[in-house]
Amino acid sequence: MPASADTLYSSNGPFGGWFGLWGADVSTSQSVAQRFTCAIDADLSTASFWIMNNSSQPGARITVTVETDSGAGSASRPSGTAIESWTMDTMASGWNPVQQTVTSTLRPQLRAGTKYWFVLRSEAPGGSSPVWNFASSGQGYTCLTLPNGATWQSSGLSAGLCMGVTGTPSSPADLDHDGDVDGGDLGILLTTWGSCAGCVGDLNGDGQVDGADLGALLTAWSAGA
Ligand SMILES: [Ca+2]
Ligand SMILES: [Ca+2]
Repeated sequence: MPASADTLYSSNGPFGGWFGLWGADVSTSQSVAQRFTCAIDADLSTASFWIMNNSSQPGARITVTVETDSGAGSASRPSGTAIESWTMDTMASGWNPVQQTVTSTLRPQLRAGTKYWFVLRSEAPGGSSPVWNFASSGQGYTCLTLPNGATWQSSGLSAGLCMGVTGTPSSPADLDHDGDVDGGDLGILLTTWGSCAGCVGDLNGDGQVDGADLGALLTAWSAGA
């Protein structure tokens, strides 16, 4: 059985100023993304978001994707390649934030130190759109100014958005991502034996799948993930 879920990323709660809570509209004119990294290799379990609503009517549909990062430094932005996606309907009425959670079924492995993004999109017009709450501290985010095909722009803000991510610790030797290290993983390693830069069986990243990687896999054997 997989270990219980750990917190991989957690922002502070919804943040407001003297005129009320702050948030970023998720609408036909703006999609919104928040970046995160994990300290450990982990299989994604859940992600949660604090969402309020420009409308008094709940129900606006939000599409959520978790995406890889497209580049380094100022080029860091969502790649457009979704690792997993969900839809959720806005639960809030007006500017009363509700924490909404999506649960992973694909359980993609998130690698330690690697940048990922959660992206929220909706087809609601701005005046009645969902609003993703700012947190009182956090990492920067980027927003999209047009719904499809436009370039992500850095928000230039140091504030982050309200988001939590959980997952179960996983081993790099769990090559088939089923939560343990066993013969299935050994089989994958053996099929990539030899010179194999970048392949999954190269556990120590030296460009070869060889006895060192086999030893690492055997060390992790049955330890679970
Ligand atoms: Ca496995
Ligand atoms: Ca190796």
